[in-house]
Amino acid sequence: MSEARHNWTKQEILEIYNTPLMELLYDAATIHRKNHDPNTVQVSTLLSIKTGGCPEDCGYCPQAARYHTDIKGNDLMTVPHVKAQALRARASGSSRVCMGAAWRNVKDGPEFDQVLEMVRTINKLDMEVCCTLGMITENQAKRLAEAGLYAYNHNLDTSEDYYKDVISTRAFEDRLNTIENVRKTNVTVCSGGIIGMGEKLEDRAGMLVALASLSPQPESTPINALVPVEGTPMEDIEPIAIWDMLRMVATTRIVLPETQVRLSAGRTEMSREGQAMCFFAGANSIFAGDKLLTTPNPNVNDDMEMFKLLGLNPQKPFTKVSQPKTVEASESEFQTLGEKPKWTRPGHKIERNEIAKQKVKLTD
Ligand code: SAM
Ligand code: DTB
Ligand code: SF4
Repeated sequence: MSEARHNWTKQEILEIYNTPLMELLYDAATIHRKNHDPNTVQVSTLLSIKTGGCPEDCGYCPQAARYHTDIKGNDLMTVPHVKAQALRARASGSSRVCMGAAWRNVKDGPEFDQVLEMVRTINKLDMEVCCTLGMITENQAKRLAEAGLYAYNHNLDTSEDYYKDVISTRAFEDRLNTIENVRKTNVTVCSGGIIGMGEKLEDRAGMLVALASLSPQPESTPINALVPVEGTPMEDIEPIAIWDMLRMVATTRIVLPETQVRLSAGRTEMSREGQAMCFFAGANSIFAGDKLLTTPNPNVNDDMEMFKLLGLNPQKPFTKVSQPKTVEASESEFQTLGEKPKWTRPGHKIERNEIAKQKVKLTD
């Protein structure tokens, strides 16, 4: 029986977050050891299968078409390219490949069929496959499940209150709907968020209230520190202190005891000592590889050296949930529905995002 609690209040979570640090670390580490092997850390490799040109206005994101960032966009990757990258990731110790696409939502058609083929291909390499493709319908979730998808990543990103200050092109409710669609299948849920976007501590707690209330709670939760990218509305935000990351990881571990907590964006700013404290406080997963989606990440050899130093072992694939079976496209029981789902367009304006949209960089 799961011991996870789903009725945490914001106040209770804030009290945990603000506990004197030594006590917070001890409490989180105790819960961590009850539920996980403290010397095992899961390693995921990110692959940006479709970069840039996204129609959304997420204030943190370098891939939103409306901002003026320096990223190099590309079309959807081919299946052989993805396979080659997955093999490289497996050889360097990753058990999971997470494929990200800069899409608002998935559209039925040849591109989605190509993604399904990527999922089949990676599952057959005996690796966990995760996708993060934006909003998906129930039918699309079922088709991904049938292809052998292990996890779907869809972050709540922040509290419901602060969401309106970060994104205006979709609503918090839309995120919950997609997570619900994934839950109708055997695909595991990966959902977390970003800290350091100018939110209050109440918002960090509010996001954890929402994640903890999901039943079951997400199987994995990425905690990202904002990577401020030039040209985005959040380019000038100061990086958070390690203490914020540490408190957030420890609090996440306490309210999501069984979840895999992933140290995600922002690790290039963290020392080994800082990361070691996060592992002690309950982080048990990382994104490995030189690049996240578009921004830098620590070198995989340096990460493996850190693992050795700390006595950590990369987790084997399918330790938590068994390997899904892949159904070939020709034997699929699902049809392309070509649905046009009505996702929300809240239509409010966020001044910071509007300003970033207007700011075209002067080139010489
Ligand atoms: N388009 C899909 C979506 O939004 O769900 C999938 C890709 S999107 C880039 C995946 C996640 O990356 C976001 O939900 C956000 O948590 C994270 N992310 C994007 N830009 C970031 C940044 N500058 N710093 C930290 N995390 C970021
Ligand atoms: C998640 O929570 N973080 C990852 C993954 N899920 C898709 C993405 C981080 C992206 C950081 C900015 C970039 O590299 O573009
Ligand atoms: Fe698009 Fe996802 Fe970036 Fe938002 S976070 S702009 S939806 S790629």
